[in-house]
Parts: sequence; C-alpha cells; structure tokens
Amino acid sequence: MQRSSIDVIHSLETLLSKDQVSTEASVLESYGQDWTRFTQPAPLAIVFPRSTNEVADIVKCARTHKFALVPSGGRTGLSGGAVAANGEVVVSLDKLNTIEAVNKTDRTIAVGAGAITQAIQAAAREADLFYPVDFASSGSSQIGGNIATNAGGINVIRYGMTREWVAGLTVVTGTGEILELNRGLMKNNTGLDFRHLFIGSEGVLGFITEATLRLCSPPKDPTVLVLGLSDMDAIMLVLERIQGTTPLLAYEFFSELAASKVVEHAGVARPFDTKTPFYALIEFERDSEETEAAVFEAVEACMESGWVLDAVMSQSVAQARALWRLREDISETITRWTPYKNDISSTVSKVPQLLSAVDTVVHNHYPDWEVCWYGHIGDGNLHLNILKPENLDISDFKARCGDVSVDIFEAIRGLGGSISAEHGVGTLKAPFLEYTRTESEIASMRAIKAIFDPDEIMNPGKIFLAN
Ligand code: 2HG
Ligand code: ZN
Repeated sequence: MQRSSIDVIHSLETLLSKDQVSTEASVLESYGQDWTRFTQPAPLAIVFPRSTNEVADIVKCARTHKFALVPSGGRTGLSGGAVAANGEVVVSLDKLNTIEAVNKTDRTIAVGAGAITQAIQAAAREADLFYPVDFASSGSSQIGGNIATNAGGINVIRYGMTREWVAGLTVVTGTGEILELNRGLMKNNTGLDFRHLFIGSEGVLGFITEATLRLCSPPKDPTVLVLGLSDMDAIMLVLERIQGTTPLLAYEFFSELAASKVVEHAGVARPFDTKTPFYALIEFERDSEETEAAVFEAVEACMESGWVLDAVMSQSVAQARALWRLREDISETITRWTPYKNDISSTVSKVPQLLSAVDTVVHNHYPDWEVCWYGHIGDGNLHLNILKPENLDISDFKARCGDVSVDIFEAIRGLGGSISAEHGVGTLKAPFLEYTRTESEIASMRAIKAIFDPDEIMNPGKIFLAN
C-alpha cells in the first residue's frame, strides 16, 4: 500500500472509530460494486458513518487529502452508479437507518438514508398510510439510493417516481456543508429548489443523509389481472381500453420468453395454459362492484377484438402476489444468463415503434440470440435484456452487445426517447448521455456539479465521463 493510502486510512480512523473503517477484502469486494457486476471492485476502504455530521467530516477529510468518495446504499443499482473501481473511499449509509414515527397530521415519515425501502413501507402501513414507490429490490434497496437515482418501479403510472414523495432532504454537499432542503413543507416558493437537484443526482453533488417522505392513503383492494396478448400492437390498445374504464395502479408487460424463464427456473405457475407472445399485468383498485363489472366488460371487449387471448383475475391477496411474481421475478431469474441490459423509454404512444425499432436492430445483428422483453409499459419504459449464449465468452458477449448499443441509442434518439428511463446513468450510460441530453445541457450539469463539488471528489465517472 502506498504511503498516501496509509495516511488516508489513518486519518479516517482518527476521524471515526476503528470499527467504522474497513479494508477487509470481502467488505471491499461487496461494497465496491452494485448489481451490474460489470466492473472489478477496487475501493481503498469502506467507512460507516453514524450521523450526518460524521459524513460532513469525511467529506472535509477527502477535500484535505484529495481522495474520491462513492456513496453507497443497498447497491441494487443496474447502471454502475455505486461502483468503486479506482481506489475510492466508499461511504456506506447502512448505519443511518432510523425510521421515525409517522406524523399522521403531516402524513410524512422521517428516515435516515440507510433505511430499507420495505421497512419504510411497513412503517407507513402500520399507521394506515402508504409509501407507494415499489419494485422487486425493495427488500434490500435503501431510501437514500432510491432518492439519489429517483427510483421508479411498478406503480409509477399512478404515483409517479420517487421525486414526487420527497418532502425534505438533509444533504452534505461536496464542500462538506450540511443543507436542510425544504424541511418537509408542502408549500415553499422561495426560489430554486435544490432538493430536486439532489434527487436523481447519483451522488455527484454530495450525500443524501436523511429524508422526510410523503405518504398517502393505501389503495383499496388492489386486484391483479394477467392478460395473454395476441401481439405487440394489442398492448397499447388494451391499455387505452382498460385505462378508460378505471385508473390503474400498474400496467406492466413481459414476453413469453420472460414468462417461460420464471416458470422454469423460479417455480412460478403459469397464469393460464394458453401461451401468448406477450402478457400484460394490470393492477387496479376493486373499490366497488361497478368497477369490477366495468373491468370485466372491458376485458371481454378486448377478447372480442382479438387483442386478448386469455385472462385471469386475482381473487385474493395471495393470488395477486403469486401473479406479480410472473413479472417481479424476471430480473433476478435471468441473471444466470448474465444479460446485457438496457432500460429505455419513449412517450407511451411511441412504445410500439420503439420496441419494433430496437427489436429489428438486435435481430439484424444477432438473429439467434434470445431477447427478453419486459417493463413498465404504461410508463413508456421497456427493459431490454439480451441473454448471453452459453458458448460465448462474457467479454466477447459484452463487446458484441456494445456494438449494437449505438444503433439502439440512435433509434431512441430518433423517437425522442431516453437511454435511461429509471436506472440512471451511472458508469454504463455515461459515454452515451449525449443521445438524450444536449451538449449545452451536459455543460450546465457540469457547471452545477462544480458549485457543489468544486474538488471533484464526489462519485467520479458517474453520469459524466471523467474530464
Ligand atoms: C424491473 O423492472 C427492474 O424488474 C429491473 O427495473 C430491470 O432487470 C432489468 O432490466
Ligand atoms: Zn424496472
């Protein structure tokens, strides 16, 4: 270890206590990476602050000793946003995991950045309220990471992204200053709202250490419908028809290939015997007999039109959960094929064009490869996963997928879409940011970063390529 690395570790151990600083190989390995598993982790040390003040002290120490910091939550990200591969100090928010009592009058909950999403959802439910941002990784993701990536998930069609639910933030900027942003207020029109700059900033401006979240009333009797669809065009027609009947909590889709993988490898039951090219998973509130009858009628009309070939509706909470597994288990199940992932979007109406343009690009290049489609189609968000053929070496596979990325991004740009819908930019999409944001927008983003992080110590290489 170089002298300066020893100095850094020594100064961190002086600042914190010894048990809050780790250089153990297994800890470096697990805290140096997220779920992308694309980069070899190589952080210098992992630190575990217990308070916002300790985070501020770490930032000041990093400025003095000139080392880079990587904020670390549950590391469930899929864009390399929490990766530390260049001797950085990873700052884990694990120990800032308090969940305070729900404020029923304000309908808010104050939490530490390291609080687990699912634990916050449970605390809200205990107070008969609801934190609506949800996704398959909610059991291990932390709220600080959700906010730093403006996480989306399965209920965005009704409740929007994480941004909508943040009433206040405590942050430590890259200068070491502590800012209280919006303090939980519902109304606060006092100039530029820095809270919204930090939401989705992927740790390049500073650390989110505490948050006050908004809560709402829970949905009434959420009911799941799975529909077998005749083809891609049917997906949008069905969405329009059902959405015209009742407001939806979710409108998800997956292909037969995705369904077959969870049925074979995750032990999930098929929704019905008929195999169809695509499936829609719809969730709505069965709040009255009228709503139920109207949804039945809409599904029947879709069947008569030939868009829907088969259908099932949950009759219990347990059945609804089982049906959700068809969609929520896909991502984890297909990790064994080390998929090449893309998380892309367009406006909802352009989704069929986007899907067919991208499908054509992939099939023109690799006609024999398995392409697994799923996503939050009611939000215009598709997840494209290209599965690695068994006999192909991982680095060859990645290189060959990289070749098609540019064509995919061109197609997205042509449709005015986004190269990252909900997973963020991280390191994986940083080289391609210009496909969705203009040169001058990127220059403005860098200028804003320079205000909050003048020494460029905050999460280098994420969102922007290093200078
Ligand atoms: C999902 O919607 C997650 O399941 C993961 O955003 C997406 O694995 C993916 O590509
Ligand atoms: Zn998703």
